[in-house]
Amino acid sequence: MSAKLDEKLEPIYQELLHRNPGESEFHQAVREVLETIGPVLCKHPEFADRKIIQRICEPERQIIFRVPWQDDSGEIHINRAFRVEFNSALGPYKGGMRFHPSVYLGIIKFLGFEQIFKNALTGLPIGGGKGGSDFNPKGKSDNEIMRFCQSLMTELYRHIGVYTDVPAGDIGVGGREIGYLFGQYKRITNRYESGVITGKGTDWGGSLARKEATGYGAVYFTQEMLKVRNDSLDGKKLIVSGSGNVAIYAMEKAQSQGAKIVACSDSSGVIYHKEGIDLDTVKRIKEVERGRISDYIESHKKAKYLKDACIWDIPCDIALPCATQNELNAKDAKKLVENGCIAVVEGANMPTTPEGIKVLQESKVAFGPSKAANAGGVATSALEMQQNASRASWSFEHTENCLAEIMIGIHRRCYETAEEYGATGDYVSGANIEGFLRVARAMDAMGVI
Ligand code: NDP
Ligand code: 2IT
Repeated sequence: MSAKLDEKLEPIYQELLHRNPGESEFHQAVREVLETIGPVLCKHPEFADRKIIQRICEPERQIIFRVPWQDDSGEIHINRAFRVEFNSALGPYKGGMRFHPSVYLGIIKFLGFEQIFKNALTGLPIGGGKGGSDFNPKGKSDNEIMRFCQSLMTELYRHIGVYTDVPAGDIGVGGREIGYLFGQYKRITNRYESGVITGKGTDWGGSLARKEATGYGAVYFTQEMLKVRNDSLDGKKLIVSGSGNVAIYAMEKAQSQGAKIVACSDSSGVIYHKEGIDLDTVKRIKEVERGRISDYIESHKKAKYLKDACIWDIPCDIALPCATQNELNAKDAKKLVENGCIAVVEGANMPTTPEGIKVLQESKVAFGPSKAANAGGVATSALEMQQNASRASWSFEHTENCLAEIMIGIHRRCYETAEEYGATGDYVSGANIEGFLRVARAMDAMGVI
């Protein structure tokens, strides 16, 4: 990895590697924050004296549990699930649940760690947490998904609560899974505590615009970044990796702002549609049929399906990685630069490798890091909690306006903080420093806990 750490931070990082072996994604997420907060410790030596950094890097609580379930043929399967309650200085632990076979403790810890700072950036009262399971939802029936969710919640329910820990969705967890999870929570506790989970159906306590919020928010953030450069999305050619929740609604908002999306993907391949991706087709395939993106070419003869291709090889003005971590490396970044890309904005969590970020920043490509750019999802989850607490349901328009305002505010604070610390235009530093300061101040005020 790249930059040298401040001399106070290097031993902290070495100790973290030693205490958390084999968790490379967690190491990567921590290192990125440590590389940027050196200047904060010069201004605030009290944070180092009181070991705020060591405390932030150690989760408050980590829960690992067995999830046994039966498939439709009666065979029993055993999965492992996690909930990492990372930091509650600013509010109850808040963060999604990921169902994907690649999930292990290191992935959940990286996501939980990032979530602390992301949630702080929203300015809303939410701490950081994350959970998930190595369960693979692909090819499972609705009944299998339901039994798995019920079994998982039969253990998780005792750890969560409106004032304790509030899960939501992430990869492999959308409206269907949230329904099954909430149903089982309600059944076990005999309490209709809407605010215990977010991303609920809009006719039973969910917030309008939550489904759209992460993708829309990432596009609002992109627009703010472009404004700084006296530019806009109008007429721009975009590529968006993934074709899940975040990708779909990033594409929808970008199209509404005059951008043309020429490519999207899933883990098997890429759709290249020079005339522009037809979003209704993507939504039907992904949200209704739960199919593969390769099905797209059946409806669009001019589009091409490129199996196992790299989406970043396709020329574009702006790239939005919206699939998964470390999906855009230095080689990909060089290709984007070569093809004239002016901005990369992260809808997914940590999709760009440290080496990839370095290439983009050195080439003066505007780079929007995930902590800031994809905070619209969790921010709208916090708005869902607000609605649940007051037993209110806001209109789509009102909720979207709140989201837009929050994203504009996050952009402004990241920009100004970077400027204040001598790193104008460096949103990675801006987001990390601003997020860290908010959490550190709260932790410091609460004493040694
Ligand atoms: P979905 O499950 O809806 O979609 C995920 C998409 O990414 C699918 O197209 C999937 O393809 C692809 N993908 C997932 N894993 C991999 C992989 N290992 N390699 C290649 N492609 C992969 O998830 P979301 O859209 O909700 O999440 C996408 C990203 O956004 C994640 O990083 C998540 O943490 C982040 N995020 C999500 C938020 C939310 O509110 N949902 C909020 C903030 C961030 P395939 O179907 O082939 O697996
Ligand atoms: O990474 C994320 O911010 C999410 N998956 C959303 C978390 C939430 O609680 O809405």
